[in-house]
Amino acid sequence: MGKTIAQKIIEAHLISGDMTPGSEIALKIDQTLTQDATGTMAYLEFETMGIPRVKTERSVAYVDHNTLQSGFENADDHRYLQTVAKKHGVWFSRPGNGICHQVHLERFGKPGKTLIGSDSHTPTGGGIGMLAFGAGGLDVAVAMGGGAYYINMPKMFKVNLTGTLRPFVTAKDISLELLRILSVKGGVGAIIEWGGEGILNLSVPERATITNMGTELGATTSIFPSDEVTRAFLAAEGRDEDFTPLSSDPDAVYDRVIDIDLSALRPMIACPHSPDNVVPVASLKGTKVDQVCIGSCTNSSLYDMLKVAALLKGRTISPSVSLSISPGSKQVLSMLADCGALSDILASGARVLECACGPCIGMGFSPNSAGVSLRTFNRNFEGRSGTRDAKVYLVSPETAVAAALTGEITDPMTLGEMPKVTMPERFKIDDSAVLAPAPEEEAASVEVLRGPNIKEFPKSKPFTDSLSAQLVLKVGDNITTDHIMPAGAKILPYRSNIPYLSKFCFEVCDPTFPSRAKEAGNGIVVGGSNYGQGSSREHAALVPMYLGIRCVLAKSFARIHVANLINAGILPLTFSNPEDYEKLNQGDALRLSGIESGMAAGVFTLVDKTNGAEIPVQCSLTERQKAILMAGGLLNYTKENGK
Ligand code: MIC
Ligand code: SF4
Repeated sequence: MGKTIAQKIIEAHLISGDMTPGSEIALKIDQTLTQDATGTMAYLEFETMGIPRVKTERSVAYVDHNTLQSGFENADDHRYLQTVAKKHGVWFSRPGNGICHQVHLERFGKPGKTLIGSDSHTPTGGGIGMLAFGAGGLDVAVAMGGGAYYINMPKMFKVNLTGTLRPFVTAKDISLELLRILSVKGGVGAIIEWGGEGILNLSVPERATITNMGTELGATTSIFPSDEVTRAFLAAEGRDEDFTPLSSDPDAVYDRVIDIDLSALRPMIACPHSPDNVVPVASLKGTKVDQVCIGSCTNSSLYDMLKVAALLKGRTISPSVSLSISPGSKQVLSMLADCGALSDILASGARVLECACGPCIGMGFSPNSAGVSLRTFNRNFEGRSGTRDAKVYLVSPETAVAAALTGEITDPMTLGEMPKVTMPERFKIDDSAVLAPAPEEEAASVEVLRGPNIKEFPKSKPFTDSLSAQLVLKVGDNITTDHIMPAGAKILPYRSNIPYLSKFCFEVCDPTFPSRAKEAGNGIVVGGSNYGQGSSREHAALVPMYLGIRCVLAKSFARIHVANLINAGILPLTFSNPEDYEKLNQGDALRLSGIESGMAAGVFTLVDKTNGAEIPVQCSLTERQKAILMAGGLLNYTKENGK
């Protein structure tokens, strides 16, 4: 039987396990990346493991999230990251050098390699034919130390593209169309391979827009073949030697095949507050817009920015719109400057922000009260922009410019002719903002600088055989990690200070949660389906653990979050009968007994002592995951097992 691209890469990196969908496999990881908001915790965990030097082929630490230095905290964290990277063999991409996924694609990504990153959009690397996964910081720390990365063997989906995109219809619209078809749960448990003749006209950055947005489908990852388009991109980056061709076998078997005709596609828009709330742009024509933001790891490549500049050239934005533009990397920004496109952008009235995540994670540029913001980003979760009642829509750069010019939602196809954009043959290569690690023989003398913002790592409690706990919070479906542990300019600088962060846990759902959880001592959270979708932030597990949450019972979980719960020593349970969700009420006293035997059998009975209900619940864990939980989390387990 033929193999898919992902199956070939998995086979070449398989350490243990068999490749039957659903069963746990261990993979060798070639490259890792971290960003600063999750990276501080990941390196603190790495240091605890006591391994002097990373064992990967390439590990890179980026600073792109916490670049707003409104106090000492972020600057201290940057110094910590720079010095810890230097000491342990990690390359350091300085603040200002760009967004991790964009820079990694430009300078480090290699077809056929495995990559894990402490950021859920690490699958961006699939645009260059990498098998790239988002993971919790602790999983990345373990991989840096040479340990395997564990996932359940995914199913294989294929999206076949036929036809050609019309002017003003873009890679982003393809992603939004797939979200409309599949929803934010549609990719769960699957790797999505993109193919068909329609991909031949998509450049690597356009492919990366698509694999980036695969995260919003809940997919394990997404991947494109490595072909002549990939070769040309690597050549333009001066990295011809990093090219390897990669394709699936003609008789490869897929669990699901979806066909999209590019010629029939129109500009699409995701409405508040979910990336799958997708309709054609034309259907919202005339909606007044207050703010437009162009950038983020989804749409900040040179090609995106050149199109934006060409559309803005000689025009002025609407006086009622505030437009921000954040180029994805120093390479992109400096090429825009060299060719004059930056002047066209500035002349239009846009505000140019630094090459970083910025508004995407609420790091500045929050919309006005109840403002309508059109963004070329990948997430529009409630409150994420920093303005609680803002309405955020997700669009392509072309649709963003159309709204910035007219002041209302406008189908870009009505703008007239799409100006021709020519891409340079070679990109401008300047790696001066990437610092090499110290040579091994000098590493011991490198001092790691820690600021007062770094607080002790919280300790989880190992399980005993029974657990009495209060149901401290009951929430509904599709709870995101932005609900559990919000980000934004006010909170994000405290990612290495769990006690401080804990004050904001579940703030969007119920601001009384932190004090009630602490008071309860032992707590259980009950959720609906797809609990924990979105970001890879392990803080969404570490902070509840710090507040005494011992178990989360949900209808279903998102992949990275459930791994983070286990790593933090929190027991993830699912309902055997989803309708039992209705029997549980916030405040109820719950009891779980026979934990060890329940874990072994994979089933327990949860007793609601308040109303007498007996609820069958499941935990389908591997032997390794059970051992991690019984040890009180992955850090304890790794220390005990020496790996
Ligand atoms: C995000 O887009 O939500 C983030 C911020 O990049 C996160 C990581 C984080 O919370 O630091 C992600 O996607 O994993
Ligand atoms: Fe940064 Fe936004 Fe991308 Fe997350 S989604 S890595 S915050 S640009």
